[in-house]
Amino acid sequence: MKRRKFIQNASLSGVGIITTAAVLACDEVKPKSNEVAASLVDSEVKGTIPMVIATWNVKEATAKAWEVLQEGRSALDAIVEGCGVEEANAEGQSVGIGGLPDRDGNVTLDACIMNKEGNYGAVVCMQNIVHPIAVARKVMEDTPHVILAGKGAEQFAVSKGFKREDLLTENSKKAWEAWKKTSKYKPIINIENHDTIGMLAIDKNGDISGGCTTSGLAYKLAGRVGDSPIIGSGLFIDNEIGGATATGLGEEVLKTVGSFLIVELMRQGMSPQAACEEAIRRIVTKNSKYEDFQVGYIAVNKKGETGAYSIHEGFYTTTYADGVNDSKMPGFFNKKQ
Ligand code: SD4
Repeated sequence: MKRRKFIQNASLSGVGIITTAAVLACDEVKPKSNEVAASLVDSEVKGTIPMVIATWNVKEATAKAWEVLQEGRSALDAIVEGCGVEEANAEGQSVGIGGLPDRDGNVTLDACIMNKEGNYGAVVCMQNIVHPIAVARKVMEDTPHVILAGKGAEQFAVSKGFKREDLLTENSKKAWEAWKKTSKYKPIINIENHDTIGMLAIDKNGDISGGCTTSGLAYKLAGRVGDSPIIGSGLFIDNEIGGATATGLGEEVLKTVGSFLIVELMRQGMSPQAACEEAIRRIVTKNSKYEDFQVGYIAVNKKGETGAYSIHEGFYTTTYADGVNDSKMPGFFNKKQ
């Protein structure tokens, strides 16, 4: 199935906006838990340390993170520098510079980071700064707060030495202008070659950190914030257990607190793979419209064992472990395509 088929079909018609979440939430639930339960088998995959795993086909980003880990630096440094590669890539239309704008033409970025102590920092709806993941780290380390939003986040970034830059590239502007000519309001996910970057890393000391960075849904309403910068939804790390991160329709991840759920399931003994599958099951059993949207999770446990699962075909993950940088498509729930 082509990723284009994951287009989210929320609609704005006539007088009112129907949000994606509301549109998708109200139908009768048709559980398919038996399909998923059948694959809830502990994975035999052997973990290695150090390692890094990321959402989507982002080999340059994982290569950077791996390089940092090989230098004996922290998983936190690996996350900031690895995610930073994609944030600086103007070709990528869902992260950092070049990200597709909201429906008013403004590129607004969301990102969060967690370290081995369980500390968290985030920026939401921040404009004009290429590296939200690095700003999120500064929020975590240099302020008494955990989330900064909008103008405040931007001002804070500038006070920390980040440069203001226009994030709307010619390509993204053209795409937005073409979108404006369409009559319906359609936030779009997963149509680019790569998407929101969620990254989990374990360093040589065995310590885990994670990050998640995005420009969010293309053509979202101004002010919309997704799962990516929200602790427990787009990302969760517990250095005793492991970590998880998400990509896809943030509204669905938020409603099920997906990344926290996965880490808690691992705490109870599930493998990363089984935990990712269960988190997807929570979404598809609560929302029968899952045919219309995509969510993908990745997870890692303390041993460096990984898991990944999505609702539909087409989600990719990249893992750098044992000296090998490898992208692949994990299993998915909806086999009837
Ligand atoms: C969001 N989860 O803002 C992000 C979008 C995304 O792949 O992951 N796209 O909802």
